[in-house]
Amino acid sequence: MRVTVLAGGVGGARFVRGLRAALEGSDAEITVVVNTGDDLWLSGVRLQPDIDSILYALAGVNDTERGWGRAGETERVSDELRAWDAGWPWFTLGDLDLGTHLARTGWLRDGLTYTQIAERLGSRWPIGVRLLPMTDSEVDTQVVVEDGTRLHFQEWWTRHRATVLARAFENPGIESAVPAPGVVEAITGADVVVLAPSNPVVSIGPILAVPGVREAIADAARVVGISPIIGGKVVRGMADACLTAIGVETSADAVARHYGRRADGGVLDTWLLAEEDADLAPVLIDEGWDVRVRPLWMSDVERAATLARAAITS
Ligand code: GDP
Ligand code: FO1
Ligand code: CA
Repeated sequence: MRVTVLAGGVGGARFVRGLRAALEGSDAEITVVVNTGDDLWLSGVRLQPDIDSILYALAGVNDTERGWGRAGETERVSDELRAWDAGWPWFTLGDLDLGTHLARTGWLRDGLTYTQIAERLGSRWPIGVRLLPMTDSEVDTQVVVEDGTRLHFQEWWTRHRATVLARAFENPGIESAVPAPGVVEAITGADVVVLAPSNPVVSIGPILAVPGVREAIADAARVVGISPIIGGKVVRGMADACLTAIGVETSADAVARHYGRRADGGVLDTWLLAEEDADLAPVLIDEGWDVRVRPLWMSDVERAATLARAAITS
């Protein structure tokens, strides 16, 4: 069986860990197409937060409490950067994490593509999945805020904690970007494509905005999406601020309609809804949706594996 997952960082990582557990011992192939809109240059190094979140989680070296970066991290270099007034004082580059960024930036200087770099990063640990960036182009997400200024997504998210009212999310240059090698084939060749319960706007949104990805999804065998909203709330993070900015209500049915049914030119065949949102199912079914009500909490690997099984067999 071939499964391709479109994913952002932490929500994506939790799901993929469950999927890997669900398929353990089989000859299934898992490909994860990862959002690179969160990427940035800082103090001369290239960061790829969503790629790294998935990599670290699958390798079991992630900081589970903080939700980003490496476990057992120290911040000696970051303290020095602050003393130099270099970088962003509100953004921490952990020492172990910096090792990843230095390796990546060195490989970029050597002429490797982001796809080749993801393959190298993924070969250090037996992560059991193929990691693909959505594109090899740098198309960082920018946030247009109320007064019209533009901020890098990380400044809006990390410095302002998404409290500055956003008007739009843009990925300059994405119109001329192409999917990374293997992305289209992974989508069209999969038995099932899963939209992870990731941030619909700034994690899944940029992947779908890469020209060619929606067309590949139109040709996919089957596409299943999982709601990142449970009981009308985001499970963690500030995805509600992103949804509000684009005029989508923070509810599992509104997110489903935002993605749309493939039959109507959208991207989904089936939508997995939380038990807490079961009351939304009848209206969606009336509208022609194939909706399944399932436990959507991924609080441990076992629950995430159960969810993954539900996604790939539905
Ligand atoms: P980020 O890039 O680190 O922000 O992570 P993602 O975009 O991959 O995922 C963020 C989303 O994951 C949030 O909007 C959460 O609502 C969702 N999420 C986190 N944990 C769970 C969970 O246990 N179940 C579900 N259904 N969604 C979750
Ligand atoms: N999030 C924070 O809240 N504060 C930080 O200082 C921070 C540093 C950081 C460094 C590397 C990295 O890969 C991620 C980092 N994050 C940090 C998380 C990140 O900003 C966001 O949560 C994601 O990009 C949203 O998916
Ligand atoms: Ca992200």
